[in-house]
Amino acid sequence: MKIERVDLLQIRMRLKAPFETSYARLSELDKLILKVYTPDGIAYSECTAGNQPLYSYETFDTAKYILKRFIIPTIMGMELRGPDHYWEKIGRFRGHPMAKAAMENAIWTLKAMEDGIPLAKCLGGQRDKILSGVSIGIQNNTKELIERIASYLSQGYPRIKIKIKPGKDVNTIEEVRHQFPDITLMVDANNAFSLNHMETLEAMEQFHLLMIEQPFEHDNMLDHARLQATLKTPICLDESIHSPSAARVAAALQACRIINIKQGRVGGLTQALEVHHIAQANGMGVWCGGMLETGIGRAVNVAVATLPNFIYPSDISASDRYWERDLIDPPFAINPDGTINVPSGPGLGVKINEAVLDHVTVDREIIR
Ligand code: OSB
Ligand code: MG
Repeated sequence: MKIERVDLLQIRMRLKAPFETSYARLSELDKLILKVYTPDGIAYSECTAGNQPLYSYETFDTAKYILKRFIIPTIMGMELRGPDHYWEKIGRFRGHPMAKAAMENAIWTLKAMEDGIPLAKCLGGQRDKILSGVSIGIQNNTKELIERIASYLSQGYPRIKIKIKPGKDVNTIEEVRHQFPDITLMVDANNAFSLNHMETLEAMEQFHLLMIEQPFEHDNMLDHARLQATLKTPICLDESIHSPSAARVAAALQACRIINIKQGRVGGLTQALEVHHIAQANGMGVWCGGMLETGIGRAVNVAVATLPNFIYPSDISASDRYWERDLIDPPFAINPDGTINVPSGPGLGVKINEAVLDHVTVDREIIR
């Protein structure tokens, strides 16, 4: 595959409803979409970096800079053999996993297109459906949260994740659990707690949560290990697992029992596969996290979640959970059994609607 042109599209999309975590309330998202041209076809990819350096230090514009200044010039016009060759060329650049992943996703997609197979097959995935789940942001009050949960349950979502933060923690979980005694429920703290909150975290044990996601700071592996040693509830790490090496440290310290895999956060699909294998070898199950992707990034997440060690429902919801109008046709939908179908066509297997993409594009740079 020979990359001859890359369009860097900055798009702006409004969520159907604001999404609030312990660190931000998001309503309008800027994203970087890559359109990668080769003589044999075009691949689209979505960068998972956000507007501000909150979830990670990267933003859509730092990613754009790293792509423009370093990654694209290194590989432009080269006869690339595939993802391994890409890493040979750009692996020496430090950091910026989401920027690297954005181009790497396109290269994996081009490889799948060349082979005439779905990306899921190309990655070694085996399923034709993946188990969905929904992540619900912090609401104004518990009544509204309960209404939202009821609505998602009625749509078929088999696992509910709620965001928590200090002050909206045990009481909220207690009310939700009281209302829905039997649902598969988990919480995500996005780094908002510390060892000073041990009592609060221990009080969560009684609600038979599927897991507690990322209670402590992203770089605090040690205290996660201390917490996991005292809790029966599994800890799941998200922000802390920024590389395969971090996954090995987490396993060695027993800092978690479950890993949330986001390919962008770990630097792309090759490294996501590595994290998947490390987790499996250490008896840890995984699931696929989300970054409020459009259909382009969602198609990649769906492909990743077809791998065998994805044993928990993923934060991969239907398009209409996020957007009035997704960038793809048809949008992703949830089946009555709580699953999402894996596209069967070559590459991403979804059709990008150019008119919709054009409509949401606020800035475009063409690199040849
Ligand atoms: O922590 O998993 C997270 C969204 C943006 C940033 C971080 C997170 C999330 C989600 C939403 O929880 C998952 C999704 O539905 O895309
Ligand atoms: Mg998370």
